[in-house]
Amino acid sequence: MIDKHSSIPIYYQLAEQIKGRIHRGELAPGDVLPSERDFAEQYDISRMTVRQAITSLVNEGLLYRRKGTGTFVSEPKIEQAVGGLTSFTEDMRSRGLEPASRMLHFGEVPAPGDVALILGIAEGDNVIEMRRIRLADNVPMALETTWLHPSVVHGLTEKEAESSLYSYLEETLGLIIGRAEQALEASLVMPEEADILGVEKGAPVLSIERRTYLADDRPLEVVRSKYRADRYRFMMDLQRAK
Ligand code: 16G
Repeated sequence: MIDKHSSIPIYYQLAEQIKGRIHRGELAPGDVLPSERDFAEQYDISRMTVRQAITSLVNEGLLYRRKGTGTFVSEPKIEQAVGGLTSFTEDMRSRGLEPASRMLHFGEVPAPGDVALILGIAEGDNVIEMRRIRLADNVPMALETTWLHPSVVHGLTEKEAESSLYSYLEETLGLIIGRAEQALEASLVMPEEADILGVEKGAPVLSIERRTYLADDRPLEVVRSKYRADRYRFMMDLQRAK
């Protein structure tokens, strides 16, 4: 199964073997991986090489280590297409997952300076701020803070915001959401956010900022979200410019 005379490094060959077992379903999400010693004996290779193979798969996100207990197969990541201006609720439903939110904060606050600038209001004027844990099939996926232009979102209550903000805006208020600018960057989870998201302290997250405008160009929301990097993968469809 492993060709020691090949120019392909042995650790890489082993990593490919383990990937094959995962893709064929012989190793399922949550399964514990056999020990380094088991692999070393089975393939007659050194434990160092086994460790290198496992580390490469941990770095790819296919496996994760739990201190003191072992190495496990990760849940497959949610593949999120970047391009459509969709809501979290729509994104999860289109995958057959049940969306939910847990509201950590909802209310009016003085607008932070940078948010005020984007929303086109004076610094310190009130905005609606909400902080939601976004869940899919009851698993936390993202932590999201939203600032909304107060004169645009009449009558929004905590209960409605806990289900879908976009459907309230479109279906109840009849607003037309037009476009958004969105930035995506890598960061590490803050200590107080790790428990909420169910990840280890210092785990990687994907930080997204979205600035959304109505079809008539009025600013609607500024949203800062942190998505679990172990559960999310963003996909883009690219066309070469002619
Ligand atoms: C997504 C949007 C967020 C929007 C929310 C509405 C990103 C990065 N952010 O989470 O800007 O406010 O959907 O979701 O995609 P809802 O309608 O389910 O409340």
